[in-house]
Amino acid sequence: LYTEKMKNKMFAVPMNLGANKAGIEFGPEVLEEYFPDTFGEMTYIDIEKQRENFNEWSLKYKNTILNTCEKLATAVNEAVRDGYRPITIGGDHSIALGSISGVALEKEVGVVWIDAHGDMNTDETTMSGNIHGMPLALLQGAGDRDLVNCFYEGAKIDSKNVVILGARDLDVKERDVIEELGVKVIPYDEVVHKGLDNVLDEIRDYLKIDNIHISFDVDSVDPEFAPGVSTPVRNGFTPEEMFKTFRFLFKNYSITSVDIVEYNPVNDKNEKTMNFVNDLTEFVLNPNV
Ligand code: B3U
Ligand code: MN
Ligand code: MN
Repeated sequence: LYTEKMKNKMFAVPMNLGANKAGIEFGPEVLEEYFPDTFGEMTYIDIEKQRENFNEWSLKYKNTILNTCEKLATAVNEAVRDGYRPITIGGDHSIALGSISGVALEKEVGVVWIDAHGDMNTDETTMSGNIHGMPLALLQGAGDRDLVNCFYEGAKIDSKNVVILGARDLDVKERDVIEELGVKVIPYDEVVHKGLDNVLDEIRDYLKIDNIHISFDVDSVDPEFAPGVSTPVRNGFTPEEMFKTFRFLFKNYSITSVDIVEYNPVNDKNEKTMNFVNDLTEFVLNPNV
């Protein structure tokens, strides 16, 4: 086990403005109600509504998202300095701007971004204006200046230390941003063709950095197993593949921090997604690899 046993500290961010869809904000409280042993000690970051410029359609709810991410970054940063591994439960994926900024001030981290999407849009390429489609670009310094400068000025991660795993819904112009920054993308198709074991070995050869932050979007998993997300995309990982991926990452890297985002209880069926998110979180809290 490469990752040392670390104390965990959990944060809950009931944010839905980055997805501009209702339901995701209930994720943390539903998890806490059903699984108090796993989620009973989360520190909630509350969402203080800021005044917004609604003419800026390409950056919906920018001010509230930025304010929340700065608060999350401050809390996460303190946890890292105190020797904890921060685990952030969303909420939509925009909050990764905060969690990763908080970690990155203390440690140089690479990022494994597990997602059906790339989240590599900027305000110039987005077709939705939803900020949850942008955090990975922002963290590399691409996009809106105010958001890029969240918590501290400039880029938080180096593009060569980033892998997007499981993508199967990238926007056309988003692909240009990915190419310009030189981010490695392993689409889910490639996982199917090469086999997960080979793809994981490839990641280990590619990511030459010890510290890794895992940003896990629940929509990376096949909606057959995890329908409770805001933007389902067909195909995707099985739960077993995701456990294998997490086990691999915890075994081969020092996992500094983890996000688990985009769980939407309103869209769930038979509590499948809720149970999966609980099982995965239990692994993260106690990674017996
Ligand atoms: N790429 C699209 C869709 C999307 C991104 N992330 C999610 N959906 N969850 C966008 O809006 O930027
Ligand atoms: Mn995402
Ligand atoms: Mn996604």
